Amino acid sequence: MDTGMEWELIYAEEVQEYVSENGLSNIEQFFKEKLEGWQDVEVNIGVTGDSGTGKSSFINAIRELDDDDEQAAKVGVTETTMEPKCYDHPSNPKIKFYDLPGIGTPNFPDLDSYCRETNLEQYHTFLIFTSTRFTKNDLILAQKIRSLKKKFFFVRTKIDDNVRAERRKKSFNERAMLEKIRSDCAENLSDLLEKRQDVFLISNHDPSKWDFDRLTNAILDVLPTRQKEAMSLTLGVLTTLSKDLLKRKVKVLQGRMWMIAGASAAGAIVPIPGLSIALDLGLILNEVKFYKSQLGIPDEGSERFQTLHADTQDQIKRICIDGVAIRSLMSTFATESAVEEVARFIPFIGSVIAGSLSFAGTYYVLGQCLEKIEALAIKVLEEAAQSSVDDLDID
Ligand SMILES: Nc1nc2c(ncn2[C@@H]2O[C@H](COP(=O)(O)OP(=O)(O)O)[C@@H](O)[C@H]2O)c(=O)[nH]1
Ligand SMILES: [Mg+2]
Repeated sequence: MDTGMEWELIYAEEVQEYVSENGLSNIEQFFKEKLEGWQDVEVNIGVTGDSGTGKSSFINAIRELDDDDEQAAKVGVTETTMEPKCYDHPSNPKIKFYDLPGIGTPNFPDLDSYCRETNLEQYHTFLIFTSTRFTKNDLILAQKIRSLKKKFFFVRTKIDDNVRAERRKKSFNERAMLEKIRSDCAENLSDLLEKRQDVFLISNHDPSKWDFDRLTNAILDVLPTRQKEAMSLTLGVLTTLSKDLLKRKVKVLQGRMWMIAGASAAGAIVPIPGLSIALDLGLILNEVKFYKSQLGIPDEGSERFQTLHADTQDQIKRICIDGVAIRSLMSTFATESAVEEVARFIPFIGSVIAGSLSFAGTYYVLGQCLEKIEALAIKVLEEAAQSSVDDLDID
């Protein structure tokens, strides 16, 4: 499991290198660039499987789009062009999902032509789709991907259909049915499957159920660190945030705190009125805004905001939005222990910055804000989940 502390280290070496070459000059700018860096990181995910297995639907669901949105992949059409097609995430064009044709289609009669034409090497990971049984070509492809030392996932779609059909029986038992589908897949895949859990049973029409979320987590887990950071900050910002993803985001955000503290301590500091320690208020408020959007706190006045309980709305309104709120958070700042807590950053950027009160104060206040926003975000999620259950009750 990642911790915020591990995330702190992902840029540490570069920061250290910068300081040893340039000293502290322009370090503020350097930090700011690193903080934005995730937006330049490309992630390529290949989605393959026979026509009709739900590839396009998945590519829409993971991008939080409805099938009839303008940027959505066309659903329910048998592709005739059969070229790999690329779909960007609407909130980050560098995160790309590739709709790959199957082996055995006219343009790619065999594995060799398939590898050449789809440029198999460029993908960070692959998802192999079926809505029934995996085909011989699926297995051949999986073997090839494994030989390239890349990870792949087997995905069985349309689980909602199976559940709906099974529910008609008197002996309806969802868990047993899912286990049966899992065993059938395991048998079908034999030694290509390391663990039974490596098959993901999903519905593209209901991503909040079954293994969709587990699949998202599994994809994140196999990505290299930078790609993992970029994708963690990209997914779940439009409509569908899960609790797991929320926790992941918090860890990544915790990992950024020291770089903001560094920029705040090094930069032209705008003092907060009434506070004896100078902090860069603009920088802090900007990051807090980022926390809110990352963790799914709806904007005041938005449709989602209106559906929340009055006291949750109230809490959102009061969240760390100005200097007054920041100053009040700083009232619990205990200088000595805070400086001690951030002493671990001294080896990266030296004591002039990491040993300063501005650094410790910024780090402290961001931690406080993140903690509060996380708690509120969980509440927002739970309320949303509850209201969708209530909606079902009405049906
Ligand atoms: N019930 C159900 N239908 C699905 C699911 N995924 C896709 N479909 C439907 O299956 C058909 C083919 O889906 P599509 O995404 O176009 O498959 P593709 O050819 O692999 O891209 C469409 O009618 C989809 O609406 C799913 O998880 N559950
Ligand atoms: Mg398609």
